[in-house]
Amino acid sequence: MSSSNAALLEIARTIALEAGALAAQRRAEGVEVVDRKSSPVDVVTAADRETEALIRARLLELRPDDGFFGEESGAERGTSGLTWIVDPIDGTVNFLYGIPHYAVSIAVVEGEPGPLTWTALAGCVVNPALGEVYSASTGGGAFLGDRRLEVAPAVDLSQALINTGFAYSAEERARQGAVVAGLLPRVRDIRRMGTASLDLCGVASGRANAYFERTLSPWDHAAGALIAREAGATVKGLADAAPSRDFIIAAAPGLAAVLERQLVALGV
Ligand code: LIP
Repeated sequence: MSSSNAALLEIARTIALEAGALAAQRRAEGVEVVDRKSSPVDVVTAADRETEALIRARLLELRPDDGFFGEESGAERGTSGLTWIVDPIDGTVNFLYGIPHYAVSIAVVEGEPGPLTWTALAGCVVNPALGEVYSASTGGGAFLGDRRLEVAPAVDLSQALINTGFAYSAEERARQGAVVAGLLPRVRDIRRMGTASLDLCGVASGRANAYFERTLSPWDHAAGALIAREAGATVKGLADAAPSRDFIIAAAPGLAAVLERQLVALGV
């Protein structure tokens, strides 16, 4: 692990833990919806905004020359060539309903801050409800707490437990539902857990054999994709593309190719 990546990871972890504590406190106090975005079910809570404001303020203190790209407050370029990609509360609907499966996701990337152009350097995903801290840095491995993570060995598709998720758009959900309906009889089972960053960490930790989704935002996968990759998973888009809004898949190398072929055949 390069010393600079280690230092960046420590900043990501420190701030993600602070933000996670705030989110958990706000959850306990009661959650208020303050806005809706792409559809009536794509909600923003006061805690989303407050948590992102905390993260942004702390990064300004610790890394004033870096850029910022967050779900709730947008993007601001820096001068250092590094950008922090932030989902203050990933799994917002779970958070709203009190389901203990949501996360603070913070990644730092180098280069143009888009999923097709960035190079991820470090990332941290914190599930405050379970007290679980996933982390990784490029070349430094992936961890759950202090435990090093390794993706589970590839299994036959029929034995695979697969995480996925759905868009907030009814039209896209109809398409996604048809793909899942075709996949379900071909695999062990499917889980829709509601939090992309934790779905990717699930592949890294062996809690799922694979994950795929379409229509994710950059902040949903920036940290989790690095954690899954550093655990030995293949993490990619369709064909040879990088993960993006179009498609992301994460799985052990042998399984990723088989699952991608099956999903393409189902019209993903
Ligand atoms: C969520 C993702 C999840 C997806 C949901 C939603 P949000 O992000 O983490 O994988 O299926 O539709 O996009 O909106 O909770 O930050």
